[in-house]
Amino acid sequence: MNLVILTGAGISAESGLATFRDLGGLWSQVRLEEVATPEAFAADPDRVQGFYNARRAQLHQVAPNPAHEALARLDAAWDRGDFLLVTQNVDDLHERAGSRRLHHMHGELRRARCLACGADSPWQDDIGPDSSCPACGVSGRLRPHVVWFGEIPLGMERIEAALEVCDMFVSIGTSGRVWPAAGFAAAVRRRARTVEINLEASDGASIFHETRHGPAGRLVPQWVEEMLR
Ligand code: BV8
Repeated sequence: MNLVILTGAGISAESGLATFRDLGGLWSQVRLEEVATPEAFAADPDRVQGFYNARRAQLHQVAPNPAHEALARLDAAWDRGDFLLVTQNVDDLHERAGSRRLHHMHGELRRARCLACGADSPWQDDIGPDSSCPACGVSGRLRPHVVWFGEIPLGMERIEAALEVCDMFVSIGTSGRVWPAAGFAAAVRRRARTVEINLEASDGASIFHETRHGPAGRLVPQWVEEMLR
């Protein structure tokens, strides 16, 4: 059985990372148009760098939770077909939990992309106006390696190929409001079993064959336990 799992900000909530649209979420503190678009970066690069520098710095204070750890166990043990974990998240909690067959469709906080040479490289600290690219050495041309609104998500061919053959699609901790990720369940539901695991019904809940509502830290380990029985 070929598995595709999609995660969103909700899976990292119990690790202490703010989601976007819950009460007190990131988009209640700052408008996405001001910090998460190419236009925002062109208009005020320092503001945008500051928004991502703060979120990157926060990664030093958080750790994977039981939901991340359960998905890493599933990744390591799943040999009954293909397995791909697609995350919308830019945190590194899935990697730190041990996930291997993982794809960040919206990029990663801990990588910087060079506007001079196009390379993206690991990056742990603040990106500033004089930060230099590890690949080409040019300074002052680095941006977060994150997909902003209006930009094309990374690795769509890889995602589409996995969705094409998947038998089960499980969506965890996402409100189903951001495209194209929000369209994955509808795209596969005629030929794959679709499951939503989320704190509450997402916008697309009615599309799923099965929904389980509650905290990911409790429901994901339970679901993984069932899958590995
Ligand atoms: C694109 C990185 C073209 C940055 C992010 C129709 C079709 C195509 C595009 C569009 C369209 N309509 C509009 C668009 C444009 C746009 C879009 O979707 N806009 C929205 C606002 C309407 N999309 C784009 O621009 C995308 N690009 O479309 O290019 C294209 C398309 C296809 C093929 C080729 C080209 C690019 C979007 C990427 C933007 N970048 N992230 C950053 O992180 O700063 S999006 C960002 O917000 C996240 O990555 C994530 O994707 C999204 C937030 O969503 P969630 O993860 O779901 O988080 P949210 O807070 O919303 O929900 C949390 C959920 O968790 C809740 O349901 C809650 O109940 C639950 N929860 C909370 N606690 C828990 C929990 N669940 C379990 N346990 C808990 N403890």
